[in-house]
Amino acid sequence: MNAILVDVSAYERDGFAIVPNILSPPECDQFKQEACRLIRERECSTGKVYPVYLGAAAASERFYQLTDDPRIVAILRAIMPTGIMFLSDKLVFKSEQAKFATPWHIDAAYWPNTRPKLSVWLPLDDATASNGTLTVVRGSHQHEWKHNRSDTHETLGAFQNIIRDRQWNPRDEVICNISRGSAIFFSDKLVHSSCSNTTGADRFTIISTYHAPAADEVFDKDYPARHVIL
Ligand SMILES: O=C(O)CCC(=O)C(=O)O
Repeated sequence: MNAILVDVSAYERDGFAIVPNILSPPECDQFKQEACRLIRERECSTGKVYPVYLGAAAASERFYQLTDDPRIVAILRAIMPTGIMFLSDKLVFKSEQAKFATPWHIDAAYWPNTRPKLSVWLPLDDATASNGTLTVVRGSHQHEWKHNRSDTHETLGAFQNIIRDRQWNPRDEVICNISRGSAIFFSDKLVHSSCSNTTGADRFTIISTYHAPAADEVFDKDYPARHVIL
């Protein structure tokens, strides 16, 4: 395995780091196939189309193995020198059926009063401004942000939190155009959103969340695939 490097001081300054080509295109194809299987199974059992699938690692051996992939762990190890625990993951898929822009938010708004976390946003399709890639606000993890309730109808019920008061410099907004298999590692205090999927082309993403190993917090107990990695 080639060492993949991450600039840890840039991660700490900016709140995110992009690491190219972690998975190969054939691996992305296999993960996308597996994602489609999970989504189809759920749709068959619930009859509902919903753009988020929570708990891919809990439902699929293949996604469980991805949580400990040495190429991902090598980056996490540099960013999280005190240890790594996987908490949970989810698939977020934008397409012709789900073209909405994910609203501005920080992930910590979804898990208040728990220990700090980071997530790995890894698209299984090339992710661009036109199919809804992630947009981040450089350095925004250094500040506090107030959230309001979002219009959940617009996001098909998937995202409840929104930052309406955008007190940041628009020049710090970074549209992350990245090829499939590349990944964005980002702090749960980093402001982010996604572009609208104007083309309706598939944009499937697996998002995995990690924190430092510690005794379970009450919040953690809803996530059966959680486990200590290092
Ligand atoms: O993939 C997306 O559209 C954004 C996902 C996101 O922001 C989140 O799950 O917190």
